Amino acid sequence: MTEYFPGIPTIRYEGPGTRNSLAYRHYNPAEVIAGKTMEQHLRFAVCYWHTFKFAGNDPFGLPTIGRMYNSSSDPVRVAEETMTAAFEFFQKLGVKLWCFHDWDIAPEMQTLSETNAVLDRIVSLATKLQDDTGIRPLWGTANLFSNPRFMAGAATSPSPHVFAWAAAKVKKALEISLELGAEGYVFWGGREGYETLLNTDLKRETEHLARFMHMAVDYKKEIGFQGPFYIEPKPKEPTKHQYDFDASTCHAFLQKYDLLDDFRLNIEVNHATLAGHDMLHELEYAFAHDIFGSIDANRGDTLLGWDTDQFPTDLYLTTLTMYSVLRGGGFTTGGLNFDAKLRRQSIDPVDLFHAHIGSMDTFARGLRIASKLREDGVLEEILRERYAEWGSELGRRIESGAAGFADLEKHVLQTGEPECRSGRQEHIENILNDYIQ
Ligand code: XLS
Ligand code: NI
Ligand code: NI
Repeated sequence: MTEYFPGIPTIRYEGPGTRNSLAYRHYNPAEVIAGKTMEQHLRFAVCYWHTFKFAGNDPFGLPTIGRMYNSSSDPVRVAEETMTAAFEFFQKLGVKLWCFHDWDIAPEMQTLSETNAVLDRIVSLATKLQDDTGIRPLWGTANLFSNPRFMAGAATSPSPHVFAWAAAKVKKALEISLELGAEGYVFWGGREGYETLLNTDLKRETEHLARFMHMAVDYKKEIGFQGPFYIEPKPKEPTKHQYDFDASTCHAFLQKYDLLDDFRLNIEVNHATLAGHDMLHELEYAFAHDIFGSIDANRGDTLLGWDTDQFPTDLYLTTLTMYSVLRGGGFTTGGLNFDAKLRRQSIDPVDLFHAHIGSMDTFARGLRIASKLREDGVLEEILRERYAEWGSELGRRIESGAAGFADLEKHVLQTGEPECRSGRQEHIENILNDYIQ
């Protein structure tokens, strides 16, 4: 059998002291932290599109990355070899979950039926590889943004014919996600937005999007797909404005169109920052409103204003992410999908391993620190103290709805000025730094 990543061993935990670049320093899958193994906490997934299909191209340059599995001139052969290589990669890395778009795993052919036939062939290969290894998809999705037919959107296209194409693609993607045992299904509205409002009926397009989601829910029930649907918010790129702008915009959409029972969010780090938030804001919003689902792990670059999809190696970010996830009760059907790609100059197969190993180690460290923070209860104690006054008679009367404006005016007239208290931000940041080491 062809080895697509020759010379690369199975990656094992060797501990912080190791000099081996192909070993985990911190990710020790079987180690128990706060009642669960690291593997159960972190639920890492490899993303198919960036890891196996990204060729290093950018708007100014041709591909820089070539791989053994994509050298054939026959696209179906490439699809088969890539799937086989992917499972070698998952196994060597020790990751049990993967994520995919229909378009990543099989090429689009001349007609929908030919495309679906090729897809079926690749899905049966994937099924066999899954059965041999016990690896399963974290989620599947349909690519409704690369083909030119979707240039003006998919479910929000001005053309009902394009809407129908999007429906047909999601129908099939749901079927194969079910067949492969995917734990969830993602909707990322890549072109569900606009370039200019001068040619866009925003209200009508939003209603079409809601109609589409209801059809997807109906079909999911019809075929018995049990997993949750996730919407992945992103404010812009490729379009100037995307309807699923951020967690709160998606929340409003799901509420207005009565979709909350079937949807949660897949929050991506670099999308949060593009929306002018940080990851923690998006996570806390999602947890606060019971719509947290899963995470696309990556990071942006503070100097670049687009979705650079870099591998997450920032310990602050992973610590605060895992703190929020632990406080929210941990992942259930979701996980940490590395929606991240190599830099254009990282052309060797081994770079893919270094990228994943480094990110997994950074999340493992983040988990360890976050768990210690929770165990010591330091941040909880800060919150408890900060809001302690709500335990007073006044606080209780406000929170229970017993007090109105007139009562509160009376209170102020009687008691005068409140005592101002420091928010202690610098002190809290110092505490966090003591834990991150
Ligand atoms: C693009 C998105 C995409 C989704 C899946 O920015 O992150 O990769 O995760 O369609
Ligand atoms: Ni993503
Ligand atoms: Ni992205």
